[in-house]
Amino acid sequence: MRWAAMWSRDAMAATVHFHTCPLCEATCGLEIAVADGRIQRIRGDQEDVFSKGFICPKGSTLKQLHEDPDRLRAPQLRRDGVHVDATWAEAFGEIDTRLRGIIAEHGPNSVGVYLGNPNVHHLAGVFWIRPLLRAIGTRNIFTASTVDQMPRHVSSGLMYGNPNLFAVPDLDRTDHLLILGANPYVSNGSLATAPDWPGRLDAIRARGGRIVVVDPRRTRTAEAADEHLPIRPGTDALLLCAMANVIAADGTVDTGDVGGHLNGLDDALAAVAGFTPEAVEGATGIDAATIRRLARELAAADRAAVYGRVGVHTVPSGTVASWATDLLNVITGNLDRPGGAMWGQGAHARRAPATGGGRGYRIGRWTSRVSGFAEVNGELPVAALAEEIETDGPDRIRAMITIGGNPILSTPHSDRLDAAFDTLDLMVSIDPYVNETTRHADVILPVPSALERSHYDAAFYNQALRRVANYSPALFSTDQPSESDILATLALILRGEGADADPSIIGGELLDEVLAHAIGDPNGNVGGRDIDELRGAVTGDTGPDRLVDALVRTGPFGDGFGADPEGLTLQRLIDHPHGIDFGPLEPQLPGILRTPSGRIELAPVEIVSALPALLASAQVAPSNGLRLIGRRDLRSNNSWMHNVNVLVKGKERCTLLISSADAAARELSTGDTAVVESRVGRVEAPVEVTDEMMAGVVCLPHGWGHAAPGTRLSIARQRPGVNSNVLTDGAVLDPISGNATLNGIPVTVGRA
Ligand SMILES: Nc1nc2c(c(=O)[nH]1)N[C@H]1C(S)=C(S)[C@@H](COP(=O)(O)OP(=O)(O)OC[C@H]3O[C@@H](n4cnc5c(=O)[nH]c(N)nc54)[C@H](O)[C@@H]3O)O[C@H]1N2
Ligand SMILES: Nc1nc2c(c(=O)[nH]1)N[C@H]1C(S)=C(S)[C@@H](COP(=O)(O)OP(=O)(O)OC[C@H]3O[C@@H](n4cnc5c(=O)[nH]c(N)nc54)[C@H](O)[C@@H]3O)O[C@H]1N2
Ligand code: SF4
Ligand SMILES: [Mo]
Repeated sequence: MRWAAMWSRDAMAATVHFHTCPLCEATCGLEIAVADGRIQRIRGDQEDVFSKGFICPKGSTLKQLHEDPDRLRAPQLRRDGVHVDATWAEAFGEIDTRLRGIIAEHGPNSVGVYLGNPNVHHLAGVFWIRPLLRAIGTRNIFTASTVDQMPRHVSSGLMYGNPNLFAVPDLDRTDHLLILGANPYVSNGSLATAPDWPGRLDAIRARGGRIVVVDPRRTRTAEAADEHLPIRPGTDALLLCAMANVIAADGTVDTGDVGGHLNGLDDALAAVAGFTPEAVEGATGIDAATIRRLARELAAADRAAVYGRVGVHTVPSGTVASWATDLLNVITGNLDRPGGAMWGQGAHARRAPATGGGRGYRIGRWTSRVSGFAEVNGELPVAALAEEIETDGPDRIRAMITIGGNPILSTPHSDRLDAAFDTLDLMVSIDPYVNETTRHADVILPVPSALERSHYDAAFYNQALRRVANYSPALFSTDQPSESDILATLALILRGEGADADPSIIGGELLDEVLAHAIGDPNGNVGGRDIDELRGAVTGDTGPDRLVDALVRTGPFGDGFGADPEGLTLQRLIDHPHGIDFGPLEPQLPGILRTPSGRIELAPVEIVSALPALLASAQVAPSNGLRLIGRRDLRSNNSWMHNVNVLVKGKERCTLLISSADAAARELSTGDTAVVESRVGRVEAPVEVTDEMMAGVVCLPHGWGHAAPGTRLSIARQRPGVNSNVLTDGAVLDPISGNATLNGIPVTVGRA
């Protein structure tokens, strides 16, 4: 426990703790005052090296989440359709018998796993799930990545040989930023970790830079930009290819320092040759002259970056759009250069420079059973989960494990998945709530709150705008098992070692893996050392903490277990409660590449071969029908924070935004109830007429729809909203990455 300055008046006798917010990707520092074991106040940590006091309305609600009476403290067993408290021994015993029974009879693929978004926001999720998956041995792994960023993994995998290399826009040093399909004023940024995106964007403009936002809706980010260009949903890949085409046609391609590390530049430019501005203006709704101007402004800018997110990834051309984003950064000389798009560097991520290339990246190593969808990153498209449960035959999914996910609200065609979950022989959920998904579970294993665990943002520091490291100890202790111990116990059960096996066995194995890898790297700071010696020197009270110590000590700034006494250790992080800033990003080419050639593959066949069909799609006249897109709200976090009263009170937020022209044509006014129908579903939602929306596009947020029976969400249930994923169509995927289509859904809208 850390003792710091006391706050006067209201927080008398309070101890002040510093904790990194784990809720979204921004990693803001929080200052949390605790007195008599209760949280008095949470505010932004002014001294945090990265966030400098910035906080959003969700940050302070870690208190409400921690105290929420609906948050489960005891395991739940479903008896006669009702969840009842059980002991941990009963819950694990039930899993041991039933899950192992199903695997014994039907094989490991009869178990499906769904992993949700919160897993990337804490250490147990990042490191302890892999041993569990290995112990199950199933290929039926599904995650929220295929309703999110899978296109970016695939384009990075194919171009750089590593699916986790996301170049981030260097906001603090750029002069020109083109944002497509992202609303960081509200989302606080994604695949580009930076607390206070709004402040950083404002700073670009304050220093004379320019921001252009491409989005069918005039969002807060668009409003704060120099220019907003509405675009027809799902057509950004066309726009981006056309911009590359213009730069090539103008002869202004300038790859800068990246030029020496490229394969396939000519092929990539040839592949976009047909994408003239005239060829795509009809489909995108952005006229040819504007496309030319956008491309020329980008090429002419001193330091520029193109950045796309959810709106361009969750569409059928998501992988092409992600590739074209990077292609533009390359041909304007902005990849891997300050002020352009650069790769992050976590203090825990040892990166051995590749010598002579890596193993490369492959997709489709196996396929899904029913529709033959390709494997990507070791998983299958979640849009195909329902059919894998419904369709009889060997390897049908009979049991599901969901971990930190709410696929009933977050994945397409969710009514179908809801019905499929009802037919399972067994469902186990690791989750703090009985919600729309876990209500189906036979066993729910609750996890401690975010303040009852330590935190180090292992996933997001690798894609952060600065090289920062920050460790937060747990604020509170708890009698509940930690999430890492729950995951470890499940793994040990499935390995046949029983529910009573010591969960620290798994932590020990993970630690040895980290140490062995580091020792095996001759250029690393512990190359060739003795594993017993290093293991004996690792510090930390818990498995996750010991892992952090090993990772940061063998990382780029680490002490190498004594090799550099000034270097980073867990203890040094503990001694710096506001974090440590190792400076801005630095160029990392070519050592960061893992392609077999050791070069950037600018024209991967999987992507280039998709371009003719994409171009042909631009020639089909756009339909007059309405298209549905989604949105986020500052006070939401996907589906799971609507049980916090301060975040949901006030005006109804789950509304259908519609332009005045489209509303008038349907005789709809604000406050009316509209019926929205798609190929797969139908919902009713209150109408909000607004000229934020471009004509032809309507907008409904996801993550709502809390009226299902059998949940335990007393606040959320009072303002349920409707589930927009009842409307999204699981049959339309990005053919390259298997990502779901969540934006640009054809719908009809009428009066209820
Ligand atoms: N407050 C809040 N913050 C969050 C979350 C949250 O739920 N609430 N969720 C977190 C998560 S999991 C993620 S992945 C990130 C996502 O972060 P962002 O990607 O910034 O999130 P969105 O706000 O969904 O922005 C997507 C934008 O794409 C636009 N759009 C839709 N279709 C298209 C299209 O075809 N083309 C273009 N150009 N634009 C389109 C939408 O209008 C919307 O403005 O946010 C994270 N942060
Ligand atoms: N239509 C539409 N659908 C979308 C999107 C969209 O823009 N439009 N966005 C998509 C995106 S980007 C994402 S990331 C997905 C999110 O999809 P999911 O990850 O499936 O959904 P969440 O709402 O994040 O649900 C998180 C679950 O984790 C639980 N949880 C919270 N904290 C913890 C924890 O510490 N440990 C454990 N074990 N559980 C915890 C919560 O109770 C909840 O059940 O939704 C996707 N769905
Ligand atoms: S922006 Fe994200 S990390 Fe920062 S306080 Fe809000 S939820 Fe937490
Ligand atoms: Mo996400």
